[in-house]
Amino acid sequence: MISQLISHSISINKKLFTLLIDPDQHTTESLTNLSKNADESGVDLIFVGGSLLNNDIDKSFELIKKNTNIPALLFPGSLLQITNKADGILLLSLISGRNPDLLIGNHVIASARIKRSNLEVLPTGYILIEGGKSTSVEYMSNTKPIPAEKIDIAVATAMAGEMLGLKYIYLEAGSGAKTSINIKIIKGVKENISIPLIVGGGIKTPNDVKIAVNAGADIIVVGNVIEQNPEILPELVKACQNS
Ligand code: 1GP
Repeated sequence: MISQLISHSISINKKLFTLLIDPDQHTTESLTNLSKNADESGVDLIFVGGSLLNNDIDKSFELIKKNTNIPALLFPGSLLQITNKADGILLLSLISGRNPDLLIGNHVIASARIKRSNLEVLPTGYILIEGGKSTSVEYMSNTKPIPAEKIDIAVATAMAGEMLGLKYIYLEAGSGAKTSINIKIIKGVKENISIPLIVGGGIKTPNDVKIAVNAGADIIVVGNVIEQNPEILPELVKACQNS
């Protein structure tokens, strides 16, 4: 179970490094190479998803699973991105936004299919924070991110998510964000929730990883910079392990 892996890691104070893969950015060859690179670099988790979906998600999971034993979860950008080839699904409720489809509507539509799939479900409060530029998630979700300086609103949103029974909080600056999540927000949220904290968006360097981990992130998510420069992956994983 992925939830057990996460809670065990937290109990021994081990931070988890997650590679985010957008299948649309890959050919068979590049996805094979990236999966092998993830395996060799010591990546803990893989999230798979994107704003659009042109490539076959089943095939992407098959390729990932063939080349690595790392647990791979769906990080769905839409209802189309559900497959039982994954090990689990981050069932995201976009609690920073006020778009009812992304708070509950899509979940109602997908619930029977998710149940039939037997996927492990990780109920996640997804909180979008301004990251210095407009991002795909902001446009596609038709929601406004929480302003980066509104720490109190971000903290209250995360607390409300936990009170509603969500099991994970994901602070998201958006893929390719100019600035990653403000450490004051990470610290403030961490101090006020007791569920695992996932942080991603705009993390580009080993130092960015260290800053997020030291501020309180339990799970770091990195995607964009690895698409651009796959060689950086081992260094980023090491920074997460050694923080
Ligand atoms: C986006 O948090 C993830 O959903 C990762 O963001 O692609 O900027 O690393 P980047």
